[in-house]
Amino acid sequence: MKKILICAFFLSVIMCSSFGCTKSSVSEKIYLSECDSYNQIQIFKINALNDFSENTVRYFVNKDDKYISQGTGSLEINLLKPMECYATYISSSNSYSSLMDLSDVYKLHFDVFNPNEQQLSMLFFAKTANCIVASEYVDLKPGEWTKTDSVINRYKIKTLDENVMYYYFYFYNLLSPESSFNIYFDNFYAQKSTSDIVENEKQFKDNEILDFDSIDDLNYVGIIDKSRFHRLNVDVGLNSVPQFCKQGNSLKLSVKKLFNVSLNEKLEMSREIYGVKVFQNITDKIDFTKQGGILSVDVYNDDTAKKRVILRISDDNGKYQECSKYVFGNTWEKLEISDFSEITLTKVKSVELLIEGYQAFGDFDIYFDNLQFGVN
Ligand SMILES: [Ca+2]
Ligand SMILES: [Ca+2]
Repeated sequence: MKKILICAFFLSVIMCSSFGCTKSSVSEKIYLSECDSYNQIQIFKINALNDFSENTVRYFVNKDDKYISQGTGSLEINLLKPMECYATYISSSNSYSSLMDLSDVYKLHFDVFNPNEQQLSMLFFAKTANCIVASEYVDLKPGEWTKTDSVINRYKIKTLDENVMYYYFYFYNLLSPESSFNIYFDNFYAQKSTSDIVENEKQFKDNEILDFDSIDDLNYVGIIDKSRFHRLNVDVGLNSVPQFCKQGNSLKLSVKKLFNVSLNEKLEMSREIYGVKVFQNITDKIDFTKQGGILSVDVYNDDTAKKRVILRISDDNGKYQECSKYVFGNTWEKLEISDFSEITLTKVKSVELLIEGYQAFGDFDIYFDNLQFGVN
């Protein structure tokens, strides 16, 4: 046995010297929660949605091996009544939460067990003060562990230079006829990397802020979801279907409904706003003080219902100017801002592309192209 170990040691030394075991390949696992003890589950907060309270939700440390995927315990969320949606979250204001800085993290991982008879779904996201930097939407099959990796773009996190304020876990379709309903959660960790971040300096075309032609352009935008209840899942991607592009490729914003809503909820949703924000390291490269400058973007609404779409520019003082238009179904519109009198153009903080929740009751896609600042 000793000989084998010695051989293995020398083999690894040889492998390292021939393939280069440098610091760049080191990856470190850091637990946000192992969920093994009472202290470790204290980071999870009971969300105050609707009438959820300690009378309807209880958290335990589970010690039954069947519902443990790592270590000696897991978080048992015990719901005492059926509901469409339940959320738990970890907040930066909580002294137990040590990992709100994702600057070296490239992946978050967690396991969820659904012991119920019906399939559930789950939305996970990590949110900074301004936008969502990691999100996953997964189905939770009955009687199974669902092991989720949420890969984070390290360059994006570095670009944003903000810490996470919340990790949210929303569970949907909790409509069991049983009086009590459980979900188990375990093994929540971050995978850190010490390798260097590869930075490709973006080459700008004339007047371009982002033309959404390259997949790398997605590194410079974060998702905005100013909703309380997260009835919709918002995701962004690069689109290359020509019908939905003005030039080259375009940005696709997908909005997916997570559960049916009542009329009252529809009214609440009409005040919610979704979209994307362009990070400041891009807007910092634009000279917005040019006389006669016009900020513009092309929008395509791939739905039958009209949508109110907003182009907004904000400064460091929280002042903003915007252009909003109703974009009818299957139609292109151009949004333009030429009056910047209300904001300080030397201190532009962000440019945002937003959709109002009004009439956003189904699944639909919106496309943005040619985000520009130019002089006619
Ligand atoms: Ca555990
Ligand atoms: Ca384009």
